[in-house]
Amino acid sequence: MDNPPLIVLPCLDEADALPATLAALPVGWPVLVVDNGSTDDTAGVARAAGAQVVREPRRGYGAAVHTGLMAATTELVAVLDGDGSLDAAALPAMAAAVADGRADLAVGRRVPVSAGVWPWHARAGNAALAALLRRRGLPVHDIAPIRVAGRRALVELGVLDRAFGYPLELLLRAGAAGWRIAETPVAYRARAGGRSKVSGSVRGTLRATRDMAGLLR
Ligand SMILES: Nc1nc2c(ncn2[C@@H]2O[C@H](COP(=O)(O)OP(=O)(O)OP(=O)(O)O)[C@@H](O)[C@H]2O)c(=O)[nH]1
Ligand SMILES: [Mg+2]
Repeated sequence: MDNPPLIVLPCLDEADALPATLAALPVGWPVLVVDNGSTDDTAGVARAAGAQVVREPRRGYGAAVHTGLMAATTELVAVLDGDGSLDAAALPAMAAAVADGRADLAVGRRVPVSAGVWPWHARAGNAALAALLRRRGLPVHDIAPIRVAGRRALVELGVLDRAFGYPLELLLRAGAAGWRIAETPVAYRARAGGRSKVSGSVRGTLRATRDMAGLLR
């Protein structure tokens, strides 16, 4: 597409997963890896594959995404994980929905490619949060793990969370601002490499769910 979105990849120690993640992105789209204080060679691997890299030493998914958004100069911005778990083939249709004015925010809904890629505790916590969002009128079945929107609009939305509450706060603010949200299925597979940090453990899931539940009080 003309004027493709900048793809922002928040990355904490994703050196093992990045080659596959980057290879699966739409060809010709600009890519920005936000290195969130990695102790592995995330930045070197990203640069070697042709991605631009910025560093954000303050830990947290939201801190990394925010830094990527601030560095962006494109009309549209796409955000997804740097672990290769989300199918980037969904991005062109998502970006087109926003570029054509059919949606203000295009989000993906994870569809696991096989049992086991999405542990029961993570899936249950996610389903509960999505149900709360639908009660508030948001047409979603996931918490926007992959998304595309206008850069300026995202900046003006002013999401404050710098941890794992970021996507949920974004959805809440978008809903309150009357944004039209389009959700599409996105294949969800095991991370391409490296170690699971959140959903791979009950402890990680509880931490993420706590970050998010605070926003819904
Ligand atoms: N856990 C964690 N991830 C971060 C942080 N900053 C950026 N990230 C990136 O945010 C994305 C989502 O994190 P993941 O660890 O994949 O979270 P998840 O998908 O719930 O869990 P697993 O894939 O099972 O580890 C990945 O690309 C991470 O590298 C951070 O401070 N903590
Ligand atoms: Mg992951």
